[in-house]
Amino acid sequence: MLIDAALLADARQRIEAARHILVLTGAGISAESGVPTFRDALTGLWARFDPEELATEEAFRRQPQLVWDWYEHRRELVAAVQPNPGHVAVARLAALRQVTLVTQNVDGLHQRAGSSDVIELHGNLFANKWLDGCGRCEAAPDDGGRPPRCVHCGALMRPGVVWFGEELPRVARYRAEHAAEQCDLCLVVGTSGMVYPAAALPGVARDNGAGVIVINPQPSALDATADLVLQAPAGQCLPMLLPVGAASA
Ligand code: BV8
Repeated sequence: MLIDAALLADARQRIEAARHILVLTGAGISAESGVPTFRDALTGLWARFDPEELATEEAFRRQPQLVWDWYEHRRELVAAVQPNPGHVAVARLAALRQVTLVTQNVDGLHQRAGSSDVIELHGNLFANKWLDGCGRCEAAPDDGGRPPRCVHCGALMRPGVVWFGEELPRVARYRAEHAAEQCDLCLVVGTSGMVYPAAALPGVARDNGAGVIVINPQPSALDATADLVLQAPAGQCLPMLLPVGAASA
């Protein structure tokens, strides 16, 4: 995909001049790794479900095995893919500028690309926790249950992600909002901007005087907040935004 040279130059200049960059990513940054984005995560077998239906505590209580299997399917898919040049470019940028990386993704690919201190607003696919646990929950080592159950109280193990209707992790949310207030540039990569409160962050950055750059091959709800919209895939575009020499270092 051809990217407008003038827009690229403008974005590069803004990154060069930035003191503190907030990078907010969504499912689109993992698309080039082969991870379906959230709204098309339900391909094939899962096509008949609405993700906003499955990603809820209510759905899990109603059909624990179905929801558990959906997350197991996504874990297997993510475990089998690699970070792409977009994830790597974000990690490299953090070596050149003060970067606060906030992701809505639960796939852990930023960490695997070398980013440290990833603020995961919506939790992580590979973490589990207990639903209504007894406080000392443990699953039998050979518990092949789907989902596993606590041997003491029978509580169900659940994915360690934030479901719709659940509060975001307090510290993660505070750190993300503080970075939005403090940054002087906000890079918004691969998100439809539909899910709150994450989608409010670029507006907070803008209200506090930061520039906003959106990178997305499609129009998004955050384009109106942006000073600059680069309609391009993240894996292709992000490496081109790094200060010369950094992309290959
Ligand atoms: C909460 C984990 C409050 C699970 C997810 C206002 C304020 C507060 C809340 C709300 C509000 N309005 C509505 C709400 C409720 C709700 C919400 O936002 N609903 C939406 C649908 C309207 N929010 C919540 O429930 C949040 N909780 O606020 O609690 C509260 C208060 C009191 C008491 C209790 C609670 C919790 C939201 C978290 C939900 N969990 N994930 C799981 O993954 O299974 S969100 C889920 O969707 C994903 O994590 C993802 O982050 C998120 C958003 O999707 P995107 O990342 O944007 O992905 P999407 O597919 O939409 O778009 C991908 C984009 O990539 C596209 O634009 C595409 O063009 C682009 N793309 C494609 N290829 C590329 C690309 N871009 C670049 N390069 C490419 N190659």
